Parts: sequence; structure tokens; C-alpha cells
Amino acid sequence: NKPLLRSDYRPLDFKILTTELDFNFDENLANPFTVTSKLHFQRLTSGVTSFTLDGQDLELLSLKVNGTDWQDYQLEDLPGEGKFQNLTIDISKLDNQDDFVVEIVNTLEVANNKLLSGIYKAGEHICSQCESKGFRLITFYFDRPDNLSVFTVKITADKTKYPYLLSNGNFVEGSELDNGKHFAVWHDPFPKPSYLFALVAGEFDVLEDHFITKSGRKVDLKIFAEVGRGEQLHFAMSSLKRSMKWDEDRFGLEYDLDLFMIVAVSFFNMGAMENKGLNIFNESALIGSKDTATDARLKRIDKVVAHEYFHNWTGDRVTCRDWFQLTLKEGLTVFRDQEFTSDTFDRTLERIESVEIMQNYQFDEDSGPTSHPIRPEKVLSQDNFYTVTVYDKGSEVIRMIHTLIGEENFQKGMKLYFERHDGQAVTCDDFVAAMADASGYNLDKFKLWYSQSGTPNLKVEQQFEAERGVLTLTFTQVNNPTNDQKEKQPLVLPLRTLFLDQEGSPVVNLKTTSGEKVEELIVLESDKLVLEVVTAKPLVVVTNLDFSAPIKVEQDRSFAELALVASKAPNEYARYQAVQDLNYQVYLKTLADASFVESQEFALFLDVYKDLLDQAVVNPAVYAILLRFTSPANVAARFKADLDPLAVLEVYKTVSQALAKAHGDRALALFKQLPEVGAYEFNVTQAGLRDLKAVLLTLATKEGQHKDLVASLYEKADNFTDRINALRINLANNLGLDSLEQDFFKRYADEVLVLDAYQSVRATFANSLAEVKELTKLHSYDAQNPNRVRAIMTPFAMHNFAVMYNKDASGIKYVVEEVLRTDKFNPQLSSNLVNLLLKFFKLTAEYRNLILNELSFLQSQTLSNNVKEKVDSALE
Ligand code: HT7
Ligand code: ZN
Repeated sequence: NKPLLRSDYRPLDFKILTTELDFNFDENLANPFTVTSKLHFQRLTSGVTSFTLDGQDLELLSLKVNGTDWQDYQLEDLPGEGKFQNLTIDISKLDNQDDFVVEIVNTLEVANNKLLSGIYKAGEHICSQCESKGFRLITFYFDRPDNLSVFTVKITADKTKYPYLLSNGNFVEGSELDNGKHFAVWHDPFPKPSYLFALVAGEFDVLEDHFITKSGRKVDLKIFAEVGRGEQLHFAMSSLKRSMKWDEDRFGLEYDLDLFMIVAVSFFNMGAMENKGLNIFNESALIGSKDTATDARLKRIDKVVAHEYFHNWTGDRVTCRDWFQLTLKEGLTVFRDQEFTSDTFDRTLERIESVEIMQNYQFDEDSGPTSHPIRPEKVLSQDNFYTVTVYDKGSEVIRMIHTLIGEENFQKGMKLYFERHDGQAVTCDDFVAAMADASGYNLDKFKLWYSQSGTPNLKVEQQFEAERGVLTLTFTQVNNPTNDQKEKQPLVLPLRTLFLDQEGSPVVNLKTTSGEKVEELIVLESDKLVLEVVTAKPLVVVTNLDFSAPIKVEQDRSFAELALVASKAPNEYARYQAVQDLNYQVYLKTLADASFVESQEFALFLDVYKDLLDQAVVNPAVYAILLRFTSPANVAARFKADLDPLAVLEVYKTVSQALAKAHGDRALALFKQLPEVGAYEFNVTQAGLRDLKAVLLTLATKEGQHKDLVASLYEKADNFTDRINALRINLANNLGLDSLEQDFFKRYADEVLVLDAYQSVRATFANSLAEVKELTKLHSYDAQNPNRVRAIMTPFAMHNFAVMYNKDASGIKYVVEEVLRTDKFNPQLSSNLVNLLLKFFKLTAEYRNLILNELSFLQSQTLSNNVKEKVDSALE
């Protein structure tokens, strides 16, 4: 159980040129069953006469080399958790050691595989998940991303139970056999690493369509889902076709096979998987229509379909040399999906949503026990590194490159990257080199973002000297030590900056005292930068606009100045940023003194909300966000220490109440005046209006009045968003509209994903732990299904502060129980749940100790590597 180090990378001495796999499934999935693999090896380092293949939980039945039974091998069980195996094959007795064929027959477990890795049963379907190290659960192999091989796969199974037999690439042949079985052979011409292998067998509903590529090729598109759910695939199909078109238009990237398939499965640890030509999805990220999914979930489906499709180039055609380079494909592909969403919907909205992920989740990760750079140096369990840091901060790093070199150069960089590396497994350095070479921009200093963890703090100080007519701006960056790294250096920070006058209007064409233009983009390359700006009047400075660098900004500004920017800035992102800062100030001031809500400053805050309400129709989607007073969970992310969750919750309740009292009538009036949304369509305007309506109605019904409007929102709804919003408002404001829930259950009794959404709302508003536990009794609940477990545990632990942080520690202990229970069969799931406990470091001593005690208890138990790695870091 030793951690792996990035510096340990060694290239392979042999390569597997082609891989032929033969699966023969029994009708009842007799357990274990056999797989035959035929591997064509080529030696890369002359003189080397042995190599080691990875395995896990496998039984070797036979081994041949060039058709002859081979005894010169050693099969060794590795110490530690799981049954990891090394199969070392010695070829010194072989005549031609440069080129030979190894044939392996082994058995593997499918029916009892609860890891959701390798090949497993998802309900009635058989499916695979090989990223990152799942292929070794199927057969012995170089299960690492730098071994690219051409795969041919034969699948044989019962025809009635498994009418569809799918794998990567193109269908070659298939036919019925006389024993009730049938077979299919698939060939993927693109060499790929084992983590991109996929296999699916089962009965499905299929939605078929096609796409004509820019060079005129027809690509068949097929999306598969559980029987009965085919009607809910149309949205995903439209997302796929738009993604294919967008990647051609924006990046010039065309799809390369004649067939693209996506399959939805019910048991899956993450959102989806980009296997070449055969994406496999968690059903929650694929299945949904206006009647079963919220606008937010449809948007997620759109994003995930796009993300996995974009991986075809950034991930599949060019992949990672080793798993330390994960951000090479993930950061870049998140950047691409964010751009897709921005171009498709609303750029500011998308930016705000991406920034919220960074500020509400990634910043905590980067200052907590599991802090790591986007390209980690040391890993015990690779599964633990599919993080918001690798993905979302990784995308911010790509975005900074884009900001520094511009769109045109970025596209040149992408072109060069593919020219140089198509069909290869490469590193983050290779990517940055392509960007630097194509643009001529020196990114040497910038590269520190790949190896340094932690969030930089940017101090912005300003001093106005009226007599000189000069505003002196001082930018200073402080990089605090993190759990994983004590020494830090200054990073390159691109800071998009906006200057406003005292009325909130933009001031442009500013010059420095030495006569240079003050650029819109200020690049801070060292600890400190001083800028002397010529101006007769003081200016309001808004920096890190659009979150141009993933940093925290500390700027000493008055409440009045924040209020000015929030109400008047000619830029929605700047307003969003100011509203967040203002909300945070309100929390701090009310925590310090409860009578703050009677102060002049609070009155100013209420005025800002009035202004926001008055402007909301301009962009309902964005204003719906601005009008939501920051939740306790999100404000918690801004605290560094001494966070008392129950005190924060009290402030939330008091301020929400005050906002409702001050603006309930105005919210109601606006609600009534809003334009009719019309028959359901999925677009930003409609989704924004639905969201805004919910925000307004929450304000207007806070004191229990106007319930009829909530009931009518539900009853008149032609979509799921309005229905679940009505249920949420009913619970949030205690309106007692029980009939809504009764109808909801009648309508949706068989829709598990809809019931997940309902469980999440209940878990958020449950009044006791008993109520939370009661949710596990719902007919759709399955304690082994990650979607079902997470639908309750995540909202409960993250958003239900009252129950989670009950002083008797019962909430915290419940999370621990669930970690231990799930760790026995699915360490990826349990490791996910542990994250819910890792914010202890910023809590008051009382809570910190409660959680640390529980983590020590966890540490004393038998744990998977996944959970152990996190618990050990927390207690280090
Ligand atoms: N590349 C995919 C990662 C993934 C995964 C990783 C570990 C365990 C299970 C997994 N399922 C999917 C998802 C993506 O980023 O596109
Ligand atoms: Zn991805």
C-alpha cells in the first residue's frame, strides 16, 4: 500500500500492438466466468526479457506464448487491500523476443462485483467501467494509459436476455448460435489504452439518429436506455448533435468513426465515461425530459453529453501518459464543455456557475487536508484524484492560458497539439509547450500552476491623492502553505480589471503616471505590482473580473462601495461578485452583533435587493442567482476558521426573514407581472423565468401567506421544474400543502430519478435525523446504488446544517456509519461520502473535535485505500 510518485514514471519495455478479447457470458452469469485474451507484443527495449502484467481478483487458467503452453511465469499476489496481482512473464527462452503473441485464459467475477469497476451487473445489464484501473479486473494487461493497442472484441451471450452486445469501434459481424446464444464482433481501428475499453450487454430501448460531419460523412448515432425509458432520450440526442456541430465550428474537430453510441446504466460511480465510440453514462446524466428532469438537470445532461463527446479528441485521440497527468484531458475537456455551454446558453450565467463550483467546493479542497496540485505528485488511490481541483481548477488553468494568449492563438495551440500528438499518450508539459510554441508566449513561469497547490490570496490596496491626481493601486499576492506543500512561490495572475466612477459608470482610457495605457488585463507575475493611475477623482476598482484567475481577492471596501457595484456596475459578473461580498459582510456583521439587521448599513443592503428586484427581468437567469441570499453551505466556504454552523444558520433565517418582510410585496408584484413563460421549451429565457419565479415565490410566501400561488404553480405546471420548485417552497416555508406531495407520488411512483430529486429536497429540509433515515424506506431506495445513497447523504450533510451539526454529533455519526457500510462493497462511493466530513478544519473547536474523534474512530477500522488515504491526511 505504498503511494505512487509522479517521478516514478518509467516507459514500457514492451507494447501490446493488438488485443483480441473473447467473452462468453452464461445466461445466469455463472460466476466466475472465463475470458480469453490474445495479445500481440512488440519489444521496445532490446535485451529486456520479462515484463509484468497487472491483474486483480483474477484466476489464471492458462497461458500460451506463440501457441505453446508457457510455464515461465510467476503470478504474485500483492500485499494490501484488494487482491492486486502481478503476472510476470519471462520470454528469455523465446526465439523471437521482439514480436510474439501471448494468449491468456482467466476467470473473473461479474455477478458479485459491487465495485462498479471492471465488468459488473448494473440491474439487468452487463457493463464495464475501466478508468482508471478497472481493466485489470477483466484480464492481465499493461493497465496503464500509455499502452495504446488496437482492440477486437467478441461477445457471446444469451439472445433473449442480452439482445444487444456492444463494444468500441465498428460492428464487424454477428449471428445467432444454436444454443439460444448469439455473438457480436467489434473492431476499433484507433489504438487506445485499456481504460477506454467498453463492453455492454442487455436489452434496451434505442433512440437512433445520424449526423453529417463537415466533410460530409454520415455518422450513425444510437442512444440506449433501460426498456421503457427510450422516450426520455430525445434531449440527450439533441445535446449530442449540437456538441458534434459545436466541436467542428469552434475547434475544427470532426468525429472519426461511422458510429457513436451512448448507453445509460443504473449503477455508476461517476457521471459518465468517454470510452471510444461507446460512452457509458450514469442514467442520471442522460435520461430526462421536461416532465422528469429539472432545467438544471437537463443542463447537466447537456454538459455531460458534450463533455464525454469532446473527450473523443481531448482524451481518446490524445491521452495521458500516466494518471498524474489526468488534468491534461479533464481540465481541458471541462474548459471545452464550459465554452460549449457559454456559446449555447448565456456566457455570464455559465461563468457564475463555474465560479460557484470553484468558490464553494474547490477552495475548501485546496485549503483542507486533501489539498493537491492539479497535477499531483503522490497518489495512494487514483480514484481519489477525480477531484474539483484536477477538473475545475484544471479548467481554470486552461482558461488563464486562453486569457493570456487569446482565442486565435489558443486555437493555433490546439491545432499544433493535435499535429504533434495525435495517437499518443502525453503530458501536461506537452500541452503547454504546444500552446507556447503556437502563440510565441512564454509560459515557463505560468507552469507553476501545475505543480503548486493552494489558492492565492490577492490583496488589493488603493490610495487616492487628490493633489497629485493619482490613484495608487498595490496588488500583492500571498500564497499560504497547504497540508501537502509548505513552500510556495508567486504565481502568474491574469487580472481583468474594471474602473468605475462614483456613480458606477465605467472609466476607460486611463493612463499611468508614466504615460502608459492602463490595460484591461493586468498580469501580476511576482509578489507585488504597484500601478499609479492618473485620475482627478477617486475610482472604484473591480478586479479579477470574470474570475480571470482562480484566487481569493481581499479588498478593503466600504459597504457603500460594494452596494454601488452590486446595484450599478455595467457588468453582470461584477454585480454578482459584489452581491456575494455584500452577503458575506452581512453574515459577518450579524454574527458579531444580531442588531445589525436594524442598522443603516442593513437598510443599504435591503436597497440593493430592491434594485436587483427592479432589474430582474433584464436577465432572469442571472438575477435569480443574485437574488438568492447566500446559503449557509455556500457562505461556509468563505470562512477560514471558527465557523459555527448553527450560528450561521440562524443568521440565514433572520436575514431571509428580513428580506421577505422588506420585499415580499415587491417580489409578489414582480411575480405577477413576469411575462408568461408559455409552453415548455428548454432555453435560457424560459429556464431563467422559472428559476426567478421560484425565488420570488419563496420570498413572497415566507410568512405562510399566498400558499394558493404555490399550489397553482404546481397544478398548472407543464414541466417537472415548476413541480419540484413548488414542493421545495412548500417545505422551505412550512406551508403544509400535503396534497401536492400526494399527487407527486401518484404521478412519479416509477421514476427513480425523479424520486431522487424528491429525496434530496426532503433530506435538505428534514427536521430530525429520524426523518432523514426514514427516507431510506422509500420503495425506490437501494442501499447499494450510488445515486440513491448520494441523493440523501449529500444534501443532508451539506445543506441541512440543523440536523448534520446537531450538538449530540448524531448527524456526523450517521455519515460515518454510511462511510463504513459502503466501504465494504464500493470504496469509490465511501470515499465520496468521507468528503462530507473534511471541512472540520474551519469549524469551531467543538465541532472540529467531534469530527476528528469520528475520523480517529474510522482510522481504527479496516478501510479501503480510498478512505484510508483521506482519513490519514485529515489526521496527519
Ligand atoms: N473520465 C471519466 C472518469 C470516470 C471515472 C473515474 C474513476 C472511477 C469511475 C469513473 N467513471 C468515469 C469521466 C469524465 O471525466 O469524463
Ligand atoms: Zn472528463
